[in-house]
Amino acid sequence: MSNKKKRSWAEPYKIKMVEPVKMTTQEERQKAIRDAGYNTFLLRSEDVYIDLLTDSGTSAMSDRQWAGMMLGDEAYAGSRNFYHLEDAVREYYGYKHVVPTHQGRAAEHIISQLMIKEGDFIPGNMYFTTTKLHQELAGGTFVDVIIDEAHDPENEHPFKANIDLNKLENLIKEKGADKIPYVSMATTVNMAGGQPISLGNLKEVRELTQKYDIPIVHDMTRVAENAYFIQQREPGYENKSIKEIVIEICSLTDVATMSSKKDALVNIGGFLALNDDELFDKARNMVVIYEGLHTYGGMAGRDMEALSIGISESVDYDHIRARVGQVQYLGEKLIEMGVPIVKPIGSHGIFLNAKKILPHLSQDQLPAQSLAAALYLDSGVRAMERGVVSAGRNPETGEHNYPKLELVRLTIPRRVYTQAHMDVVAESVEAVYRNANEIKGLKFVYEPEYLRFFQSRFEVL
Ligand code: P61
Repeated sequence: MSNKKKRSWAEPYKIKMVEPVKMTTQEERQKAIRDAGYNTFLLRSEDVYIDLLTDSGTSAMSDRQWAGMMLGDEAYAGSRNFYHLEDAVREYYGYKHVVPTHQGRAAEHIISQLMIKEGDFIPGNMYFTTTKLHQELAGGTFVDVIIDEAHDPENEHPFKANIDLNKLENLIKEKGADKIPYVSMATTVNMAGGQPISLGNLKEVRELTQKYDIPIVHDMTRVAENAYFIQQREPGYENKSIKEIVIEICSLTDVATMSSKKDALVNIGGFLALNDDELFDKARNMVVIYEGLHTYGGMAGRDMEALSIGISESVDYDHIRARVGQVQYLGEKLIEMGVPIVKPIGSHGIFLNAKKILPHLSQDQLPAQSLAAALYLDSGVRAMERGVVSAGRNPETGEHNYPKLELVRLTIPRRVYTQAHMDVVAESVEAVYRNANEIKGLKFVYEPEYLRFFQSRFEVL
């Protein structure tokens, strides 16, 4: 056994500019959360102390990215920055074509409309809210084919985003390959707790789908984080770089949708990437209807420049180790405190197991929504519901979907908060957990038709 002392790691950057955050009183928070209808999406960010609502568009850009913003070529057509983006997508992801969009869901919209026909089925490794909605709006039905372990918060499977090959093949045989326009495969799976898929599994999925001539559409929003877990956990990949692993993942897929607001370290942007020339022509034509010309698609030239640089920074080992390391730090603290969270700890956030923390509330009493509101009230930490409210209703029956996972997500923006912030968050979660039996449930008082979790309002039961 080595008697070497374990050494600490630290963030591979220093802080050059700061943004003050506001501290609030308990009374102010009480009023703010009531005014927000107990929905953390409806709080004003000014009333939030530590904002863990999302890691989407909330990252801190580097000095190189800010310098890139000054090199924006804001030409309507053929901006220099678009060609830099195209080069970055080819170099770091290996896809042949890129269609820029304003963010991820716009790419999902285009690909769903182009590939899905009425009555189709789209298998995927767990649903994501916007992805599934666009599949439904195009006439398709999403079918979850993730391994069962993904639905169990306690199960420590290292690759909980893996696809169950039996579930997938059974669906293909039952519905017929012509009813399955593609397999929807995400790296990492957000709703399962930021869990990765293994390259071993992806290769098997590729083999199976090639047998039936079914393409794979890759939601690559957090592909670098997934690659880091592969490097750390999958035998044979320990000596490969994050860049090499990312390229290998992408090479096993045909199309990719990207929300660059996560992995790629920008505040806005996305794209659709693909290899097929004919499909590219169609996508490039469609983007001009909904987004903008095919050489900007909803982004300013400066945004495309910051994105090209962000893509290169996202696969840097020191960056990704510190990013995932900070999430692990918070998760390990909470595990030590005995707080039930989804295991293994994921890459972009900690997911509190609200079903277990609030056993006195039924799923109809919206435990995760109630827990997120209680956490805000305690300390001004803003989190997000990822349970029955997020799962929405079955479009045919109109009934709530009841997901097995009823979670509150504490999402960590990249390069934004310090270890001290993580300590404050952990202490607040612990305090709320200790008094959880006092938390009351909530009921809907307003519910919009689409993606209801963003705008619904609630009252205390
Ligand atoms: C998030 F509450 N994610 O995690 P867009 N795929 C994946 C995502 O994580 C994702 C998109 C596609 C967000 C923002 C958000 O239910 C919600 O750029 C794996 O946001 O359009 C976005 O990319 C869509 C929050 C989205 C939500 C939907 O916080």
